[in-house]
Amino acid sequence: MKRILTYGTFDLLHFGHIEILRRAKALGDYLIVALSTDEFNEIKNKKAYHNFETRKKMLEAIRYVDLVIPENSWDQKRNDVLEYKVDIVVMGSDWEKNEKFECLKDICEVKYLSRTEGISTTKIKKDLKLQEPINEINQVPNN
Ligand code: C2G
Repeated sequence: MKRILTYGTFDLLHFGHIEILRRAKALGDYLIVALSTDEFNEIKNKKAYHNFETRKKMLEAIRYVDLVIPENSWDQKRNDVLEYKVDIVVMGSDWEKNEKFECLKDICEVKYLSRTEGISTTKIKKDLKLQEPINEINQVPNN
């Protein structure tokens, strides 16, 4: 049973996210997604449109995803790999050779998959010309 782990914010879920999840799952049997919490997104300087609970539920609805865990900090990865007995950590190529992942190579494989061109959360926001944040609708309550 080959166990795969990937990390991300996965905001405004789009085809690029689906593609990396599909391809990551194809490398093994069980895919764990460590999803950035709202607090960690602040550290990453990312303002997600959907809150953690909503982003988590959207990921859990994807056939390729077997488990969603919270990503609270940059330095939890080593523990995640050991705790969940991960064989391969998979990230998009924008993370290629990043020390945050390269440093895991002594305890698991690390694979970078090419990003899906032409789509990103930032591009969606720009294309929709979202100048002002609008009231969050259909949000899962934080409690
Ligand atoms: N991605 C992709 N193609 C795109 C957009 C994103 O393959 N067109 C991939 C990214 O490379 C990443 C994953 O989808 O592997 C999630 O993207 P983000 O939510 O933007 O992730 P990021 O903010 O880079 O968070 O500790 C690591 C961070 O949590 C990664």
